[in-house]
Amino acid sequence: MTGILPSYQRFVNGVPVPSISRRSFRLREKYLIISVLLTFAIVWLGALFYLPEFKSSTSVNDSVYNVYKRIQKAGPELLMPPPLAQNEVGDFPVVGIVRHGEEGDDPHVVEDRNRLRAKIDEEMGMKVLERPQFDAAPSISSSKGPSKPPVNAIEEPVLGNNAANKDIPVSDLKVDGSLKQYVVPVINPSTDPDIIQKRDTVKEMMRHAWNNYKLYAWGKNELKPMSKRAHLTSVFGGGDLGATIVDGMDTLYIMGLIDEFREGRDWIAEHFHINEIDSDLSVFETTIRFVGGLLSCYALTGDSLFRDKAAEVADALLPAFDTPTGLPYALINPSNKANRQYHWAGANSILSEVGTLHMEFTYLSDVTGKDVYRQKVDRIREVLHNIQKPDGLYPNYINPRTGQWGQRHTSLGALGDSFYEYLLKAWMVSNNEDEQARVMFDEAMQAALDKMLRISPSGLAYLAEVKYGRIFEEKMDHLSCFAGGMFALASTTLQNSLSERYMDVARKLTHTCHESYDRSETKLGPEAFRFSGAVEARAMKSNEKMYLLRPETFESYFIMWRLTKDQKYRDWGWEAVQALEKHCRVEGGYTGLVNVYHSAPQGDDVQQSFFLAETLKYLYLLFSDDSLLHLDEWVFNTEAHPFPIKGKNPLYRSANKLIANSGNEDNQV
Ligand code: DMJ
Repeated sequence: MTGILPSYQRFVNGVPVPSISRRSFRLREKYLIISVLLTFAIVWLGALFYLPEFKSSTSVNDSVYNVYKRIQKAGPELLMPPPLAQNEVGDFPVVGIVRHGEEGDDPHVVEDRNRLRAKIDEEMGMKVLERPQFDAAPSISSSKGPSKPPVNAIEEPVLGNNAANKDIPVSDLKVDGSLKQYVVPVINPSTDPDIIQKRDTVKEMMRHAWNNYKLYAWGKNELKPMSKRAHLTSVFGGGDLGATIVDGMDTLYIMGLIDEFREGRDWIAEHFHINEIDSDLSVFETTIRFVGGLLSCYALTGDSLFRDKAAEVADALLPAFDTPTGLPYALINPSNKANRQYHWAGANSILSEVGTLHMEFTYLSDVTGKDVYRQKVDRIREVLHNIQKPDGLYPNYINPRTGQWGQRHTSLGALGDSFYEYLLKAWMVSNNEDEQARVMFDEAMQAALDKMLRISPSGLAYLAEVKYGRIFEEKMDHLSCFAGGMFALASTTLQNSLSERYMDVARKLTHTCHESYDRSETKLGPEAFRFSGAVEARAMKSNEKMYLLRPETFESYFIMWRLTKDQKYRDWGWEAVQALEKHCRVEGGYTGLVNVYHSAPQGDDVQQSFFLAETLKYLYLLFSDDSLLHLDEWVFNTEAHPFPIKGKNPLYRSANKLIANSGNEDNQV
């Protein structure tokens, strides 16, 4: 006992009594507590270092720094529980089984990552192949290939503005004058051979993508261009939904590829039956690609098949909106009508998903005369309009059962992006009548720019991610690169106190996105890029280095070209075309890349449907005359499907009657 002082004294009747008999016991206790604490600290630190985010760090110092930054930025999240898992929500009425790591993952990010998995170990060295001559392309079986022309009476749409079309007699525009069916869109009046050659190059790329899909994956959702077979684990699964056909149709039409357009139209007429699909479909993805694609085709051609199929798809999605708030669940199985949420979002729906249905559902109501679709999205709008926005920002997660926000994470990239885009575009496509949408857009952008717009040490503007009102990550997603175009449209369509700032931001963000392309070996941009110390506009983690054939940067080039006529946007677009040809083109189509910083990158073996719907469309339009889908008459949905502006564009094709009830044709008002 000598040398060991009592660590504290006990008092008996106010008199201090050294407690000899307790001394050794307390010491053991101390050792025990210290070892428990030590064990806990080791496990905790170990877990942090082994989180995937930290694994990719290049050194221990990086990891320590990242841990420090992460703790510093986590803020209130450290003290708050994550969103409830689905099975913890009590009476949460979602039906269905949560399958971790399958198609329930974030459609923008995780599913794309899954696409890479299968090919990640394959040989590098993808060859740049000569362009095959598809004039002699092998055709598919006659039952699936071109057949009779459509029987529906087609009006004679001309896509450009009236003034530009005057010089081109309609008879010259027809593919088959005797049938008077589909009309080839306005021929580009440009006489500049350089521009014509660039536009024709993009058109040939579309042929290559389409013909290979036709050859190896016809009727399936997407193509694996390296293995030359169907891609069965896409966002739409393995069912025969023909996502590439439906998504790519209007691009074919706009390019004047009318034979291919007819093939697609015939497949849709004979084989597209969404109610037979027995797997979970994303309400958002199905709306923007299928409803959007079909409605564009209806506007362009007047062929009622497209309108009716669009309504069939939307009807299959309607049960997902049966929630206490009207905010839809994320996923629905069209055959058994079961709904569920993404497992990673707990009970929540995603802002960019519930907020990116408005254009399609409103237009569908107008062309069918059925009000039910508009009612669904008007209800969503009211929830988002009335809810309190923390710091004026819209968090990415919202619970459709309670109408409350989930995590306070705000982004103009994945999970947030097109919600903002659709506020602006709902106003534009309504011919400025939907004023509520424009006010919500301007308010949201004011808060977003104040909190999220950052300038790097070398002067690059970027949109950082925010959590609980503070910068969370100095990172910008490729998905956010649509914002250049969005801000430019916002600037030119309404002169208000924000207009100048919008255009300034538009130029700067488009420049930054181009930098992210220019700073890679392939001249194609990464999935996400960071600003950290000396690193600017470059990906740092391996899963950020992919290029998935995404369109957002080219979308901004296209809008910026149309609105500013600054030659650099066409130059940047041409750089991209050359890079796509060099690195993404393979004999069997176009593939995404695993790492844009390799000079001979490995392919991911997926030809995304949005490559045909968006990437090639925006590049083609970049080298076309303004009269082709004039921005005064058309607004592009988030999947680049053009919608006519109400009251301005004669191709709007409103139904004459309004049917108030869902699908009840007898109840006409
Ligand atoms: C497209 O499906 C749409 O543009 C969507 O809004 C987000 N991302 C993909 C393409 O990257």
